[in-house]
Amino acid sequence: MLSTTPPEAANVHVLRWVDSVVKHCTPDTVLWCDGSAEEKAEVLKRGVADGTFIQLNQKKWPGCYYHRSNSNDVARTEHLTFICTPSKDLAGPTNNWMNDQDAYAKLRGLFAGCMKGRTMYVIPFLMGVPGSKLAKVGVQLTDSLYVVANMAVMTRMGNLAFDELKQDRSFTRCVHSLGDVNPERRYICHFPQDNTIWSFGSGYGGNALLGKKCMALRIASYLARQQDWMAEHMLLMGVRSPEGEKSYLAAAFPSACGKTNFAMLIPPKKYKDAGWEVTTVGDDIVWMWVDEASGKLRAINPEAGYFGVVPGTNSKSNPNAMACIRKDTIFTNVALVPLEDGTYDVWWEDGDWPAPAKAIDWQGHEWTPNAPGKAAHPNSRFTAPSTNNPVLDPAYNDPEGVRVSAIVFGGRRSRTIPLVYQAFNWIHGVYIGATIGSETTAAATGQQGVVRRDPMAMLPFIGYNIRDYLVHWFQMRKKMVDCPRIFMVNWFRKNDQGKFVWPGFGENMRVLKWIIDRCNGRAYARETVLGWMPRAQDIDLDGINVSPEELQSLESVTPEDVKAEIMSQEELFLKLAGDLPKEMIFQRELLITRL
Ligand code: GTP
Ligand code: SPV
Ligand code: MN
Repeated sequence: MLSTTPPEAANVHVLRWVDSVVKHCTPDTVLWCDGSAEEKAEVLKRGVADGTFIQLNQKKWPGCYYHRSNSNDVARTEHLTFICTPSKDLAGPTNNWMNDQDAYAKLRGLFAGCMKGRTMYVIPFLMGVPGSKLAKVGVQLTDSLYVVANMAVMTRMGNLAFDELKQDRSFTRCVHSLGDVNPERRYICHFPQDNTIWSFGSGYGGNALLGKKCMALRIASYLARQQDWMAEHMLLMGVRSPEGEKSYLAAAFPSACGKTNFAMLIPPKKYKDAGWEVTTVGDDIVWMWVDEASGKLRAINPEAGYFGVVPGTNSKSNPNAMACIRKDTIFTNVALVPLEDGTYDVWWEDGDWPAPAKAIDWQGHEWTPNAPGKAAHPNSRFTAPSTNNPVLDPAYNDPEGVRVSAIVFGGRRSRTIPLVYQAFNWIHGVYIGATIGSETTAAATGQQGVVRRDPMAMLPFIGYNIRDYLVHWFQMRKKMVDCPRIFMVNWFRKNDQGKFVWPGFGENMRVLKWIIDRCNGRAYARETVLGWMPRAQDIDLDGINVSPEELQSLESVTPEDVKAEIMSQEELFLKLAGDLPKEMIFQRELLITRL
C-alpha cells in the first residue's frame, strides 16, 4: 500500500537521496510504493478521482483504464533528450549534449518547488530478472500517477528492488516531474557517469517511464560498454522447430517497425500443425552477455510489460497482442467511446471493430467517421503485463536467460532492401546493423517517412559516443567462442502501386523458418553482393498471395540500388568522420569491390 513512511528495506543511500530531492521539489506529500496488487488498485482509484484515468467498461475491459496525455506530449522528443557529461566527446556526434554541471544547474531551477501542492511517489523498481547477474535497481521519484500505474506494469516494481539492492549505493536515480507539460521547458537529461536521470515536462512513454529507454537503454548501454555486456533495442523470441530444437532470436527494428508484432508472431496453421511454435521473451529491450563457461551469447528481457503501438493491432495482425490487452491494460491516446450505460469503450484505426458513430478522439474532441483526422493517435499505446501474453516463454523469468542463436536487424524501407539476407560473418553483420536505414515513424516527434540511418535501431538510445558503441559491437566477437548468425529483414517493401508486397505479420514465419534453418545448417542460400540470400524456392509461398516472381522482386537489388544505398550511408559516415572504426571502412570497401 502507498505509505508515508519508507519501508525498512530502503537503505540509507536511498533515504538520503529521496530526502534531498524532497527538499528541492517540496511536494506536499511523499508516498512510497510497495508494488502490491492492493496498491495498484489504490493508484488507479486515485487516478480516476483526479482525472488521470477513466475506467473502461469492466465487462468488456476488466481492469482496464484510459488515459489521454496532453496533445503536445504524445511521443518521445529526441531533440529535447540529452546526454550530460563533462565533455562532448563522451556523448559523441549523434547525441544532443549538455555539460553535466550546466544541465544540473538548469534543471535544478526547473525542479525547484515544482511539486508544491502535489504528491511525490517513490517507485523502487528492478530492471531484469531477480537473481540475474545483470538485474539493476532503479528508484523513480515522480509527481505523475500515470507514471506510477505504468511503472507497476512495465517493471518489477516494489520492495523486491530494495531487497536486491541491499546496502549498495548503485541504483539509478530517476527524478521526474510533469512540470507544466510545456515543450519549451521539457528536458530528458541523462548523467551516465552519475547513474542519474532527470526528466522534466513530459508525461509520455519513453520520456517519463524512466526504467525503459532512459535507464534500460541509455544508462545501461553506457554501463554495458564498461562491463562487457550489451543493452539493445531488441525483441527476444523463442522458436521451436518440428524436430523439437529450441532456438532464440533477438531482433533490432527501429521504433514502430514491428518488434512487438514479430515477438508475438503466431505461425500460420500449416506451420503450427507441422510443430512450429513461437514464444515471446520480450518485445523492446534486451540485455546480453557472454557466458563464461560456454563462450556463447545469452540474453534476458529487463522489462515486465509491453508498451505497444495500438493502431493496426487486431485479431488478424496480432491475436496475441489482442489477448495481452484484454485485461489489466492502460490505453493511452486511443479514441474513447461513450456507451449508453454511461461506461466507456475504446476504439482505434485498423482494429477489430467498425468505427463508432461518435467518439472522443485522442485530443479530447468529438469525432465521427467523416472527421478528417484520426480518432486514435498513430503513436497511441497499450501498457499490458507480460504475464497476459498467452505465448510468454517459460524462460521469461529465468535469471540465466536464454542462448541467442540469431540476431536480426530490420528497418522500414519501401525500396532497395531485400526481404531477408544473411551477413557473411559477425563483422559484416555489425556493418549491416550499423548502417540500418529506416523511414521515420510517429514514435518520435519530427518529420515522418524520411529515411534516416539508425544504427542497430539504437540511434536515439545510445548513452555514449557511437564510435565506442560500434567498437564495442566489433569487440564482442572476440569474447565469444561461437557467435550468433546475423540477418537483415525488411517487411515493408512496396510495389509500383505503393502496396506492401509481403503480407507480413504471421506470414513472417516463412522468413523466420529460413533464418532458423540457416542457423541450424539446414537451408540453402546463394552468395550475393549484399550477403547470403534465399532463392525464390527457399521461401515457402504455399498459402499466400505472393508469386515466385514477386518474391524474386522482393529479393532483387541492382548494382545501382546498392550504389545509391552506399551514397546515402555517407550521411552517417560523415557524422562519424575521423572516428569511424576501421571495420566500418573496410566493410564498405569490400561491399564496393563486390559490385
Ligand atoms: P516500438 O514499440 O515503438 O519500439 O515499436 P515496435 O518495433 O514494437 O513496432 P510494432 O510491432 O508495434 O509495429 C509498428 C507498426 O508496424 C504497426 O502499425 C504494425 O501494424 C506495423 N507492422 C508490424 N509488423 C508488420 C509487418 O510484418 N508488415 C507490415 N506491413 N506492417 C507491420
Ligand atoms: C519506442 O519509441 O521505441 C517505444 C516507445 O518503444 S517509448 O517507450 O515511448 O520509447
Ligand atoms: Mn521501442
